[in-house]
Amino acid sequence: MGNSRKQTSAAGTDMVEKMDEFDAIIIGAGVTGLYSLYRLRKLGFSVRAFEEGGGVGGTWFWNRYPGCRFDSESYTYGYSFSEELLQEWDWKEHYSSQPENERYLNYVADKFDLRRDIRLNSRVVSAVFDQDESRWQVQLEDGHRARSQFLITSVGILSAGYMPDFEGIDSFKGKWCHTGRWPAEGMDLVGKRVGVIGTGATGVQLIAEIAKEVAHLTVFQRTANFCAPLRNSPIDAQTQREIKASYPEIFKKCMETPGSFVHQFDPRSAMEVSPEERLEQYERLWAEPGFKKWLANFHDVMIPGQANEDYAEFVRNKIRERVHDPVVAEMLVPKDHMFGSKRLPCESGYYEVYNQDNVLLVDVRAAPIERITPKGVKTADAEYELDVIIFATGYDAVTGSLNKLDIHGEGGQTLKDKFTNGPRTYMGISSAGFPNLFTINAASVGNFVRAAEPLVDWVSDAMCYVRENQFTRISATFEAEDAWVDHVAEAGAKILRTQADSWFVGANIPGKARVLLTSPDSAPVMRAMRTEVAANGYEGFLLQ
Ligand code: N01
Repeated sequence: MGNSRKQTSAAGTDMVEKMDEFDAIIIGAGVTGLYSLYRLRKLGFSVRAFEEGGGVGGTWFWNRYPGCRFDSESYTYGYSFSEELLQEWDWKEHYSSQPENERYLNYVADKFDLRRDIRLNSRVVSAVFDQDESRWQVQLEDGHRARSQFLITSVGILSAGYMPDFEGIDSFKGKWCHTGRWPAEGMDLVGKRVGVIGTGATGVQLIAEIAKEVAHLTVFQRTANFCAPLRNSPIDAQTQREIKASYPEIFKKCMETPGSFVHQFDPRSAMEVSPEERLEQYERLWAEPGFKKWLANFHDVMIPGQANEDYAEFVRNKIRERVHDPVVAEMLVPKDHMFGSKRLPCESGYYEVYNQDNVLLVDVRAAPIERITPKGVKTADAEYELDVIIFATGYDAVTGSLNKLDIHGEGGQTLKDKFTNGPRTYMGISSAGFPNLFTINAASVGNFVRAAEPLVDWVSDAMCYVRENQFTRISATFEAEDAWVDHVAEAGAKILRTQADSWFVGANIPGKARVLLTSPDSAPVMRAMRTEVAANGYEGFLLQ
């Protein structure tokens, strides 16, 4: 590391430029980046992680908006690789909040001495593959450069924030921000007239929290969502002991489920039991915390068809029960997409917010936002005066964060150009013509850490295989990639997630190709596939 390379200056004289050299560069120090660093270092690779933020944590560093928290169980989300860490760390709540999650990731960075290999405030602006030397050259915004054999993008699937292209934002006299770039110093909302645009998982968490302190809240909703009560609570001492004693079983359960969550579907069909039994199960699970309401329900509740619609109506009625004004209630009841076809937000008092006198729900499907004015938001039929506008408008998912890196592979081809009509990868992880690049962020979904750990393990094993067999390059073959892209399209067409317009299929970004951006397969199927690929000498990969 820290080798010097001789280059010729513009004046034609030799100059010596310092260029840091590593076996692997990791972009991003969030949950996957931190674990990648830990694992690769343990395997003897020299590693450097470049992190855009001023601290570690990725999603949990940037998303400081009020109400931000896990909606998978805290003890299923933490890292499993260190028994000591599991026993040392006390999750305080069943669904832990952002400040605590950020504290946890900082604790991990300190405990495993990861910081010495992390460069913070380091935004990568390009990564170029040097074909002669089989190395990646990474350029940072501040001029710093580094090279490595392997490049790992652990930049998250939901980190490139999406701001709608509303005219007039610069004319707004008040303050505004996107939830994914919430100011570290916070935003003073007390006594303010606040507008929130967007009612996805983020908006739903935020709205319920800030409604407690603002003078007036205007919520601009384009699509009503199916949401369910989170039912968070503190973890008492006895439960803490039980959790710590049962980590092996908790993780085993997670590894057996499609999304790596701890809940297992009921194998029965909702329609094969009596209406009474069906309702009893719906109600019993509704009273429970977290995702259990659908992920431990009759299995066909999450498959297009009769059971799905039956449960959707149950949830619609739950919304109607909580909102006093029947007109407002109907605005909040989703009718244009199937239950589970969009990511289901969990909420804490969200619907009750609309019973407050100082809260107004505006339907921007009926009267779209036309522009931002100096005073606030102008829709097709009114102008809403605001002191603060919060954009909870989501993310250019999966490919957005990769495109920002400006990655150039063999022959100078950019990943952005290659992905114009959707990602072209093999198993989400490698793209033909981009040797030694592992897009870890594009292949991990579900209960994130549970999915990411085995993925990082697989990638590090592949890197060891390259090293031990004296290869210099590994990348997907065009054949394997084509077959995978076809598989994603065919298998993806059958699943619930592709049935609605959401970030899962890029439909939330105007002009973005409509393609499933994640794997259509369950986590156990993906892991088995990767194991088989490795067992067959990295079948589908070109090793040179
Ligand atoms: O983003 P979204 P998000 N005019 O895309 C609206 C994860 N997450 O940040 O539905 C008006 O879901 C848009 O309207 P519509 C989770 O995976 C996890 O909320 O497109 N409105 C929608 O209401 C989640 O799925 C946690 O019609 C506009 C909203 O903005 C993912 O992050 C917590 C608009 C965007 O919703 C993304 O969630 C939070 C426009 N021009 C998030 N453009 C955990 O608990 C967009 N919208 C771990």
